[in-house]
Amino acid sequence: MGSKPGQAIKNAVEAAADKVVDLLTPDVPGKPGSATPTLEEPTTPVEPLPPKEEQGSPDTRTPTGAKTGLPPTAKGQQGAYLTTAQGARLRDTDHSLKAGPRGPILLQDHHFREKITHFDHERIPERVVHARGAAAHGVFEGYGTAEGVTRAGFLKKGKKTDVFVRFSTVLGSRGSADTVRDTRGFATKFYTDEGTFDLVGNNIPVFFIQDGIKFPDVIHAGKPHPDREIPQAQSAHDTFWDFVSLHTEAQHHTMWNMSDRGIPRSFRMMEGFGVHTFRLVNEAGETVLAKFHWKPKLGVHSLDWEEAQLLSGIDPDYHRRDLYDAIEAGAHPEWELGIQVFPDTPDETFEGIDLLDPTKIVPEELAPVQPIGRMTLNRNPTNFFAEVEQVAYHLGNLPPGIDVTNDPLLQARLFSYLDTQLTRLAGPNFPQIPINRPHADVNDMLRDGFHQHAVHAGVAPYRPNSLDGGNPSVAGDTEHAFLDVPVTVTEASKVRANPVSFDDHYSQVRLFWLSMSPVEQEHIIRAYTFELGKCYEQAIKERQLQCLANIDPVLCAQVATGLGLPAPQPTVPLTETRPSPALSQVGAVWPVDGRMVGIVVDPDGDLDGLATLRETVFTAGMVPLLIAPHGGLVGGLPVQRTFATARSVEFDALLLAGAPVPAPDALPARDAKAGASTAANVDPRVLLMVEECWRHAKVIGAWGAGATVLTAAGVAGTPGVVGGDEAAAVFPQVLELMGAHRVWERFLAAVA
Ligand code: HDE
Repeated sequence: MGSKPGQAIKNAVEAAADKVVDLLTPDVPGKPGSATPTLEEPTTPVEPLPPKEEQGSPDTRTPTGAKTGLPPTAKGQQGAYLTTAQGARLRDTDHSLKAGPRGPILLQDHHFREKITHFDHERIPERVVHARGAAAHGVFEGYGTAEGVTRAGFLKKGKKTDVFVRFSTVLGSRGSADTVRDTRGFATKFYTDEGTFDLVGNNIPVFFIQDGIKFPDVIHAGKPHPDREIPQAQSAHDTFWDFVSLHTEAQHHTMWNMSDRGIPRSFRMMEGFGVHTFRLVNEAGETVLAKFHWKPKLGVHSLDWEEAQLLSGIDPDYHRRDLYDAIEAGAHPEWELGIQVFPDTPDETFEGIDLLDPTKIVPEELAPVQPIGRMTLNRNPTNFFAEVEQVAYHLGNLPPGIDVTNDPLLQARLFSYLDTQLTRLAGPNFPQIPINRPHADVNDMLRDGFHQHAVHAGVAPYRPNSLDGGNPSVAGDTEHAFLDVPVTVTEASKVRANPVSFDDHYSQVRLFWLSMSPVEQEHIIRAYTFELGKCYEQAIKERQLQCLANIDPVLCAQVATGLGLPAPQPTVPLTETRPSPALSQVGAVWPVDGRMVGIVVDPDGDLDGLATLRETVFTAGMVPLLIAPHGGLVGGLPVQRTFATARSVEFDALLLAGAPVPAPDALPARDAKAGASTAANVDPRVLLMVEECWRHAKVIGAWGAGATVLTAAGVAGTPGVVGGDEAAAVFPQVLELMGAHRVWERFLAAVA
């Protein structure tokens, strides 16, 4: 039907699309499907397309753990034709069956009813905490270094085990933004051949509460207020600060949240912690106490707070996009798993630190983290719901060689994680959902229930039996059975009480504060000032200031100034403490894999060397994104962002390959960003990008005409701003500076 001009546009778009696609496909991650779409709707029946190359899905196991040998695609849709859920082919899914074209829908329309009924039930309850998350498949390889302390087979030298890791925020709903200030979950499912091991940790090594019975309290305080249901996914509100200032054992975790750890740059750049102390058992039955740590190969890095806030609007999926894009681009994130090991003494303390108190760390300087294996995430999920939403972690999923301790927070979690799935995943058979299926033989005598996928044979799901030949037998030590370590429980009265050692709520918060570099301390001050500044009630602000006074007078005075309140005197003696340099994120050099580099280009400027620069950025393991006044091609290269769609916060570094004059759409009425600055004959959106990158302490590089933008923005010659004649000279310097993550020396710290 298309009119002539319509057809012409269509042809032009088609031609341009072909060119752009050819250039884009191999390089820039984010391609939505495994095939490039045609402009016309496809009409020839084809079999389902394969998943994208970098995607993986759960191993094809039976509900009882046996390998099926089937390809992963066997789990998805089959055949070229649309069918009902029962496999009958359908002729039409766009029109309901009606009594005439203008008549009512007939009740007999079984396809309509099936389609709508299923749609009505597509959602399941989101997780009560950690609802927002992203995950990836990968592999873990043991170093063998833990063999002396644990019999766990997956830690043996060279042993490879499949893993599925889900990262999450805690407070927000499923659709909330990624970059909010919050703790991050770091949950790893190891599909070991001795049974699944779940290490369900966080990116912060301590927790708000010492006893799990208080979990509903801390979560109710952190979640949105129950009357107005605001604010979403953040702690900057009265109920959170009311709770943590009254319940002072929360102060340590709160300080970590107020530090840069609360706003990670990427899931790939977070440490992970098991938090609790675990008990490891070796082949000889000997035990040690241990804490688990994940150390990211890329180092621990964070966003700037303003950057995090802007990102919440500009790219609320920032962290999941970063993870998926990095894996797609081949920048596979890696962590080393390590343990701190302590003697299993009756008092369960180490150097005076109570190992059962989850509000305490053991500084790495006192007990070094010993590497025991390496994890690489190398495949994205194929289907978010089937894998990421339905994965169910549980602290009680333990292989032989790893046991629990009496940490009262850990003990409560042993109950909660199974219980919550009964509602969330609708019944007791959730371990049979593909992503949760073990990679070990399962013979559990658990039977029936909603959504039973196994077809159990036999007549005797009980023990002892003779009718099924006595199957299943219990395993002894030689068959590698799980061992509940027979720990002595000292005779005591039943009480609702904590050990006295749990009463110290401040010494380690002070330790953390004093371990920070000046710039990190500044960030902590501004976070407390911001969060408390968002509270309504003066009493709550004053009460939290009292807590800060008990941590450090400088911190308290600075925050008090920002709040316009007097700084109180401490009510407990300030402890003498030795700082732990391992807690600081600043001061080393790390790989830059998967970082985003924005390159501003001027279509009318000198485009020589642009293609080479783009290749150089790729070769350095990063992703170059061309930013131009308009989409399409510039200098024969595809444009990924226009001045209208780009914002500085998407990039880790900014390169200026030109000085583009204001584009036709640089009108405040069309793009408010264009109102930013009119200082020079440069597109104001470019100046805004430079200004923002500068104040977020990012590296900026420019050459040729691009160097004039640095002068126009007033940043030329400042730390971390590299100017030069050509890209070949500028980029290596930019790359080197990026290794430090930010240009920390750009700002002076008042607390230095
Ligand atoms: Fe969790 N936690 N938690 N938690 N937690 C859940 O389990 C709970 C705690 C953590 O990606 C829930 O399946 C209690 C500490 C992560 O699916 C729930 C207590 C740590 C995840 C639950 C804690 C965590 C959860 C919600 C106090 C760090 C996300 C849905 C005793 C060591 C896992 C679910 C994923 C999820 C309960 C404390 C980490 C309700 C009762 C401490 C990473 O069962």
